[in-house]
Order: sequence, then C-alpha cells, then structure tokens
Amino acid sequence: MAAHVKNYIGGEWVAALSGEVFPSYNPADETLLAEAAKSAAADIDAAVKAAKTAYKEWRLVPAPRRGEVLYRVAELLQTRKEDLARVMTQEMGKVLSEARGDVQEAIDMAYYMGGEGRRMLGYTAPVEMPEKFGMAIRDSAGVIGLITPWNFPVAVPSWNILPALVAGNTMVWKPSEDTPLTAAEFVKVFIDAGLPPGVFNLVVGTGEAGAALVEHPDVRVISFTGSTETGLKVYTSAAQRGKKVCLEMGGKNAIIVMDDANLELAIKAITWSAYGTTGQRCTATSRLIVHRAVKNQLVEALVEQARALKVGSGLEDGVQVGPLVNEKARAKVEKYVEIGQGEGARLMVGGGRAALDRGFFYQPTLFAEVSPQMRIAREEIFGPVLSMIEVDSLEQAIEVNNSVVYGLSSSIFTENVNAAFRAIRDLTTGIVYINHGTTGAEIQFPFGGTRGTGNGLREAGQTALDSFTEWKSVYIDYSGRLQRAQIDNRE
Ligand code: UN1
Repeated sequence: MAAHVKNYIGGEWVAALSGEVFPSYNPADETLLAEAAKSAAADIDAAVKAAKTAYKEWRLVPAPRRGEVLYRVAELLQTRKEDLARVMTQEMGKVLSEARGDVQEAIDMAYYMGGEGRRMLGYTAPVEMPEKFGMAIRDSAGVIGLITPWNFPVAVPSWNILPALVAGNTMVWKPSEDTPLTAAEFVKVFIDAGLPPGVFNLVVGTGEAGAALVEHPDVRVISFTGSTETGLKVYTSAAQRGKKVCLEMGGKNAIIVMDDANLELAIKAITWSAYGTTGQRCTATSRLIVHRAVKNQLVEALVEQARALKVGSGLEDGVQVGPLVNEKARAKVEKYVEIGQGEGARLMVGGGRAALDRGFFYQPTLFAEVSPQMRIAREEIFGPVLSMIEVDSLEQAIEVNNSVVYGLSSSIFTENVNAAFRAIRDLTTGIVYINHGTTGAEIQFPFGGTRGTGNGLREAGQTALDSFTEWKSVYIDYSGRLQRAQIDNRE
C-alpha cells in the first residue's frame, strides 16, 4: 500500500491546502510508493510564517544547547540508519550499501555541526581608540529556504539543515518531488530529537512550491542543489529580491590517467566513480582523460569491468548498479548516447537499456575516441556514461579538464609527485583528488565547485556557516566620553 506524505508545518503534519497529491514511484519496479502533498504558494506561506514565529525563540537558545539537539539527531540517525536507507533505495534506486553511506554522511555532519554549537568562531582585533573593544560575531540570518535534489536525499539536505539550525536559523525545506517519502522520514528524526515546533518545516511538492519559496519576502537565504538550468532560475529570481543564494549545480568531472599511473588502482576507481550510483552523483566521473600510451590497456579493462557489473534492484544482494531515478532521466541518457554516436564517438560497451522487465535500468556505457568539443564531453548526462578523451601530456590533460563550463571535482592518477603537485596547482575545480576517483568527499571540508557549478559559496566544512550566518561587527566603548573616532573616525 502506498504511503501518504504530508507537509510538516509549525509542528503539525498537514495536507496541502488544495488537497492535491502527486505520486512517488519506485524506479526499480515502477510501482507506486507514496502519494505526497502537492503544495503551492499558500502552503509555503504557512510554513514561512511558522518558521518566522519560531525564529524569535530559536535564535535565543544558546548555541551549545542547539548543538545538543544535533547530537540527538546523530544518535537517532544511527538507530534508524537501516530503515532510512531502505526507504531511500526504494524511492530513488541507489543500492542499499550506498544508501547507508548517504545516511552516514548526515550522521557525520550532525556530530560535526553539533560541535559548532561550542565554536561558531568569530574574532577580535585591536581598535583605534583607547578604552574601546571590537569583535566580529556570527549572527543567525533568519528564515532559510532549502531546495534539494533526489540523488543524495538525506546527505545533501543534512549539509544545509544542520549548519543552518545550529547557527540559530529556522527553515522551510522543499525536497525533490522524486523523494518526498525519504524526506518525511528524515524530518521525523528532528521531531523525535526534540526540535521545537516551527523551527524546521517540510513542504513537499513540485517546482511550483520551490519557486514560491524563492519568491517569499520573508525568506532571506536560499540554498539550492540541483540542475544548472533550475539553479540559474533560482539565482535570477532571488537576485531580483536581493537574497543570498548558495548554489551547487552540475558537474562534468574527469579522471586523468597518466602513463606512469598504477593502472590497476585507476581502473577500480574509474569503474566505481563512473558507474556507482548509476552515474547519478554530481561528483560522478563522466570524462576519462587518458595518456595515449596507456589507452588500449585501459579501454580493454574498463570494458571488462563494465560488463561484469551487476545491474538490478538496489535492495538485492550483490547488485552494484541500480536504476536511473525516473523515465525522464533514462530518456536523457538515451538521447546523449544517440548524440555521442552521431558525433562519431566509438561505443565500446553498453549503450542500451539493461534487460530487466521493469524499472529504469541502463547499461554501464563507455565511449572511446571522444574529442573535447563533442557534446558528450561537455554536457552533464547524469547517468552511467563515460567518455574517453586521449591526450599526449600533463599540460594537455589539465587544459582539457579545465575547458568545460563546470568545475566540481577532478582527479589524476600518477606515481610522479611533481605531476601530482602541478595538477593540484593547475586543476581549476573545487575538489581535487590524487590517486582516488572523483567521488567520496568528506563532510569536514568545503564541498562545491567553480565556474558553472556554483556561485562562490561552499557547503560542508567550516564554510557551510558562511551561507547561513551574517557577520555582525561590534564596537564597545568603555571610556565614558565622546572619543574622536565618533566625530571624524580618525585623529
Ligand atoms: C552529490 O553528488 O550531490 O563526494 C553529492 C561524494 C559524496 C557526495 C556527493 N560524498 O561523492
């Protein structure tokens, strides 16, 4: 029987004011998993009102106490990890072991940000006048609007929810329409951890609800993770209203394999980074930039690896590649495989639907003889499709890597320390890996990308606080007299 997902507003589970619902399907068997509230502007408005009211008190709760709620979130997530992972696998398809990893990122983030409750560091600096003191402190920003994708339906929201809450903000969260059930299960953890009503509100729905959240005058900060197309719309709409926006958008990440690389290691890393999560990570490897001298060896091994991967339902033991999230995602992959063939790239393996009765499955696919100008080498496909480009030198590899509009993650396999350090210096992505695939970022470091991937802010790490706090500079004059600085600012 399909579950029912409601909005969680001001501490109550409520239906959409219109009474409308939308479906959430299991991508592995196309069955109906849940019906969720199809929210609109009026639902968003109710949630923002609740968040605005709750903000008055939550901002005054001492930060170490707010941090303790996050520790309880971490503990509850530990106990519910398996259940949450199963719901996630059923709703968006990733294999169970990866779904567990997704929840684990939220656990890690909850402990990390819980600790911020006792840090949230500002600074002091000397001031120009005697008997005067100066400091810069982080202040909460107000009501935060959060829009998140389906591919990491617990981890990515947690990177935003946890820093925003510990910093004293309240929130309205609009998760992807592909994962409303997972979102509701995640919200229950916060309720059971004792978060006061109205501090964290869930509004499920489609793009209509997301747009209303971005447009709402009482929402000061928007954090968005998703496609570049939607992200730029969010950015434009928020800019017209003078809001702060944190964006994480597309990627076209590459692994560079040099002629001196440990090939055995590189092959394992490429296989996992390109085909793990069915290629549906913003950090997934979708380009392979390979030194001509090792090209043949690499292709042969990758074809073998791709063929051996077990495609199927993520709940089944031994399955390594789950389905694509929905029919639209599979149609997009099919379109790009056609484009690649039309552009003259050579299909080495895959290139079609996997032979399963139901579900949005696609075979792990490799294109060779790809040139950097081809669309399959430049545009985000978000599926298990890898495009191989040949180069003759490190300089050329770096140039090809940096030539796309995206700048999230990159990687180089080399045993040469000089080449590794040159790559660190010259690769222009937000994340760089040496002898490791392009996925697997840890929550204590900044996460995000340059160029078309983002807009300069970063999720995770200490930098997450930059999105959700305002700096307040404070001057305290304890001289008891009118000092010169108040008159003309200088002696
Ligand atoms: C994403 O793909 O949206 O680095 C996030 C990684 C994971 C997070 C990916 N820790 O691949």
